[in-house]
Amino acid sequence: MASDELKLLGTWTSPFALRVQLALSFKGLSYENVEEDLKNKSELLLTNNPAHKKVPVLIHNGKPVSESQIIVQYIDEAFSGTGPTLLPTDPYERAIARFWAAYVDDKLLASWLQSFRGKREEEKAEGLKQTLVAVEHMEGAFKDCSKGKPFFGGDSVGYLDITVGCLISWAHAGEKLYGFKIFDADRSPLLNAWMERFGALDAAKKVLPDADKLVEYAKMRQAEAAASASNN
Ligand SMILES: N[C@@H](CCC(=O)N[C@@H](CS)C(=O)NCC(=O)O)C(=O)O
Repeated sequence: MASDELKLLGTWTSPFALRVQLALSFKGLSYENVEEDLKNKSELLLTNNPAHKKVPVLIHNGKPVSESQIIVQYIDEAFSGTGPTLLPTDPYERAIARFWAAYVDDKLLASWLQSFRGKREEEKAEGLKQTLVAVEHMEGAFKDCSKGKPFFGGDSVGYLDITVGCLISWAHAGEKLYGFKIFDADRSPLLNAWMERFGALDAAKKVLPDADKLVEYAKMRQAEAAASASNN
């Protein structure tokens, strides 16, 4: 609706903020993108997400919604007449999509982060092991949800495509930084092909950050962390 005002508080490096940008992009909704400095959080962020103080926050006509997966579901419901429907309409399929979306953040993302952020080598190795288990499950989820079609959502992009799609730029950056390809063609051929397909869509290309810029950003953060460790 023309009268709707949408403001997104995020950072360009946040996969969670990107998840919301992807949903807005696929829905064809205009919004104001507000780049937050997480080292110096704005009053707008602190007052609109006092519980977590995290991005993303979507402010719709002055009312805030937080947590990326909840925001994407909200966008789909609040703008049901605009653009494609993201969540499956069948209640069972909707429950399954929500199940795998929670799995992406709780297991896949958590273990993948541990595989390179772990404090000790054993922690990293365990993270990698759990990542591979999670990828195997997600490969199966893709097979079941897509039913042989190009996307998790079937013929078109749906909720799970957006939930996993926000990891694509970091997947490319992670490969450049650590040599580990999360959706490898041998281990997960379906996800590997899906990643290329999803990343090539105009609505995705419009918002996915450049992997080389993420690599530069990650190196800068690593240098900052090393400097602060040597000062302590
Ligand atoms: N579960 C949250 C995670 C959001 C999150 O971790 N955001 C990070 C940026 S990637 C953040 O705002 N961190 C600031 C902080 O932890 O203080 C979601 O899905 O939105």
